[in-house]
Amino acid sequence: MELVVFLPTYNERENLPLVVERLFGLGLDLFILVVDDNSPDGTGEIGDRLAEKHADRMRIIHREGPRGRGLAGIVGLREASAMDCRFVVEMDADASHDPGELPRLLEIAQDADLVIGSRYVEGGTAENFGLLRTLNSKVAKFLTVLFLGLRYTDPTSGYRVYRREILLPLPWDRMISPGPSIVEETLYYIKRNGARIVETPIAYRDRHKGSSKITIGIILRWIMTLMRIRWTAARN
Ligand SMILES: Nc1nc2c(ncn2[C@@H]2O[C@H](COP(=O)(O)OP(=O)(O)OP(=O)(O)O)[C@@H](O)[C@H]2O)c(=O)[nH]1
Ligand SMILES: [Mg+2]
Repeated sequence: MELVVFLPTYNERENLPLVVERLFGLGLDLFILVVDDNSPDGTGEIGDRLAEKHADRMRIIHREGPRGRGLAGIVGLREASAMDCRFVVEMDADASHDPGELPRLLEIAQDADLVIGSRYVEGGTAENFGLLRTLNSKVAKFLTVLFLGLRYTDPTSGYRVYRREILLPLPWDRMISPGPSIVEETLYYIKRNGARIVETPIAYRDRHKGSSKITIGIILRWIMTLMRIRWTAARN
């Protein structure tokens, strides 16, 4: 198939069916891989039902043990890149990333190894980003440049199209991000490997239903991890 779309989920029971149906509605040759961290709200069971309905075109992995966007991301990208496809897509399952933008991202991916959907490149937007979220996002970007030298307009964006081959050499067993810094960690290695990386504008919407998984604890751990990525990578 052409694409494997990886969706990380934690408590997205109302959003997952919407995103899955919108993705299948695009009429692309795609497979959906969901990695759920045993969500207490029953997202896993809803995912099972969707996978039954879309047999052969969708699979859900149920992770046990400690949860984390990064832990799920490592499993998801690794599994997806082991499948027979040309591109691996990563996007949030809360409808913040519009599946409708995927065909355009894919077109750009024809001449790139990684396409990043950016909220901050000319033409990109972020709905409902109040002072706190804007500040959070700006600080995240600043620290990413400071610690990792990743000078992109939106290095923390989780809407991406990867050419499958660029994921294969990544040192998944030695990656250190349990949480959201996984997006910076993968970007760091991919850039180091000399990939062609392109940013393109996206319209980031507020999550459809439910609440953000980002807590103060996750932010603090995120900063600590970010500081260690370059150091760890030097030995990888
Ligand atoms: N499997 C798994 N997925 C997660 C975990 N934490 C977050 N996610 C998923 O990762 C995606 C992004 O998480 P969000 O909580 O929306 O974080 P965000 O988009 O940075 O923050 P908001 O803008 O506030 O929504 C969503 O699809 C979440 O369900 C986790 O611990 N495990
Ligand atoms: Mg979100």
